[in-house]
Amino acid sequence: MEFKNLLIETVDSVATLTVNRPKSLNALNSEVLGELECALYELDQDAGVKAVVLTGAGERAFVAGADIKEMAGMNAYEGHVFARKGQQVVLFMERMKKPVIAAVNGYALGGGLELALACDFIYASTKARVGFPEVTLGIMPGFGGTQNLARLIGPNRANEMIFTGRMLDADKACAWGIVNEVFPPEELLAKTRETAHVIAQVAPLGVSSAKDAVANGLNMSKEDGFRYEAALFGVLFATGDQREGMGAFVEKRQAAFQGK
Ligand code: DAK
Repeated sequence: MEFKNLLIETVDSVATLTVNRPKSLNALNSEVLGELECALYELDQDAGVKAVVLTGAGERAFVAGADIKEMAGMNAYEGHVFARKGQQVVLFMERMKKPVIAAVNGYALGGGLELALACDFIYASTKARVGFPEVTLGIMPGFGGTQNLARLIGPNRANEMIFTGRMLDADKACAWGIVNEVFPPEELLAKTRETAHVIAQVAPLGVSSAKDAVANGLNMSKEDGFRYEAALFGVLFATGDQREGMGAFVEKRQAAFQGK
C-alpha cells in the first residue's frame, strides 16, 4: 500500500518506517495517524518483517508533536476523534507482535515523544531533544505520555518534564532512562537497524511472547506477572521454533527459525 506521509523500506526482514512531513517537522495530523495505523497493522501481518525501526524524515525531527495547526481549529468532537486515533496507534504499537525500535533523530515532542515511548525501546542521535510542551499550549499529554513516561522513569522526573514543558537533550534523556543509547547523527539509523537485525535473527515467537510479558506484566502484581510469564513460556514448548532452537544447540548448528 502507498502512503502519502510515510515511507517504508524493508531490507533483510527489518522494515524502516519513516514519518515523512519534514517541512512540518513530521508533525502528526489526522491523516498521518490514520496512515500509521494502517502501516503498522500491515507490517505486523507481514511474514517477511521481523522487526520495525520507526524514524522521522529529514535532519531536524523525529516527530515534533501532534499538528498544532490542525488541532487549533478542532471542535470538541473532532478533538475526541483525533485523540482516539492517536491512542489507537500507541496502543496498537504496544500490542503488536513485532518489536518496534524508535530512532529519534531530532525533536521528539509531545505526541512525537508519546509515539517513541510506545516503541519497545529508543535509540537517539546527539541531536535529539525530547519533551512534553503540552502545558505551554494549554493542554496535557494525551496519547499515553503521562502513563508511559512515569512508568519508565518514575513519577518525579516525569512530573518535572510534564509540568515544566522543558526539553531534555540526548545525554540527559539517556541518563534518565528514556533513551537506551546515543549515537552520532550519521550513525543512528545504521546502529538501530543493526540491533533490529540481531532481533530479526532470533526466534520471532520468543520475542513476541517476551514483548507481551513485559508490556502486560507491568500492569499486574508481581505474582500475577510471574504466572503470566510462565503461561507464555509454557506455550513456546508447543512451537517448532523451540524444537529448532534447542535442536540446533545440541547439534552445534545455526538455528533456522520459522516463527511457528
Ligand atoms: N505542529 C505543526 N507544525 C509544526 C509543529 C507542530 N507540532 N512543530 C513544528 N511545526 C512546523 C512549524 O510551524 C514550521 O512550519 P512553517 O511555519 O515553516 O510553515 C516548521 O514546522 C518548522 O518549525 P519552526 O520554524 O518552528 O522551527 P524552529 O527550529 O524555530 O523550532 C521547534 C523547532 C520544534 C522548537 C518548534 O517548531 C516547536 O516548538 N514546535 C512545536 C512543538 C510542540 O509544541 N509539540 C507538541 C505539540 S502538542 C491529544 C493527545 C495528544 C496530543 C494532542 C491531543 N488528545 C488526547 C486530544 C498531543 C499534543 C502535542 O503533541
